[in-house]
Amino acid sequence: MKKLGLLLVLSLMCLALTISSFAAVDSYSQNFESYEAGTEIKDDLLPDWSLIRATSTGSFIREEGGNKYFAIDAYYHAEYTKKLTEPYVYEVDVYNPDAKFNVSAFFVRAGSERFDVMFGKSTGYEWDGDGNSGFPSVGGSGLLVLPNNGNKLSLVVKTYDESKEYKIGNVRYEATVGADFSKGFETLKFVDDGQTVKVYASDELAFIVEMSDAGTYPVGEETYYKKVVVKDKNGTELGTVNNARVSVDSVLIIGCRESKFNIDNIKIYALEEPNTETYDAVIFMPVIISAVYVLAVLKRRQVA
Ligand SMILES: [Ca+2]
Repeated sequence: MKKLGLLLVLSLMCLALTISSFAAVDSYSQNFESYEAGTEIKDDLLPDWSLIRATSTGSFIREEGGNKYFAIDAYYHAEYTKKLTEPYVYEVDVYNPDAKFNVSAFFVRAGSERFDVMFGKSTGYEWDGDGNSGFPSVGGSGLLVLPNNGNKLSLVVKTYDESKEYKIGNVRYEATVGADFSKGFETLKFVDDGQTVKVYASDELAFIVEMSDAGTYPVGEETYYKKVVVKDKNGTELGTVNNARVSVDSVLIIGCRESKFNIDNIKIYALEEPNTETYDAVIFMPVIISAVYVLAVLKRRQVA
């Protein structure tokens, strides 16, 4: 019976650990319906997000067809204040009618540290000084997804690059998706299990990003995944980056540079959702093991 007691205690500990591991990422959602239309979103008006702006042009809550959303304009950096260290899902609805030359950047796995660039620090709106990448890019670290051109989705991997003036480089990949972000709101979704980030455009897989080889660089103090393999939705490799600056702890940033786009329905939650079959099975596993053990003991006694 001593063994049975020990097993029960271990089972309870296992159960407690299981429950606590599911509470690692706080659920967050924002649909902007509680705001008055016309409210300018600045300072501390978006709880859980740290806002930096570099322009007097305002970014406002707008209302259309009974739905309120956030219209971001000009130079804007919104950073989720809770660093994500456990598997998570991040969703945001994006409507970006301005096509072509602009930067509407949705960062995951940015680091917390900012690097010096030409006009200041490497925020979500500041040009990174990389003049040779053939496109304007912002920020200093992370994976950026840019729904800037209708149904063309860009994924940019920030790199540590000695050849660049500010040691920041960019490698860009493209995907064509069914959703058209220039026609109306479509959902951009990131499913990040800690090793792989999957990027979806309204539930259609667009990119698979595998991360490994964590380490530091001569500039900065944070730990970054240096190796990043980018694949398309079919799993075909598009390229490998060996000098990636993709943070081990994920900071989410919404960056806007010389652009104008709309967002709605931001959701952040733990990757393993409660009340799924997997969750139930894991939760009840210690109970099942205990029951099997008790039955085995009883059966052995009957035999004896
Ligand atoms: Ca809304």
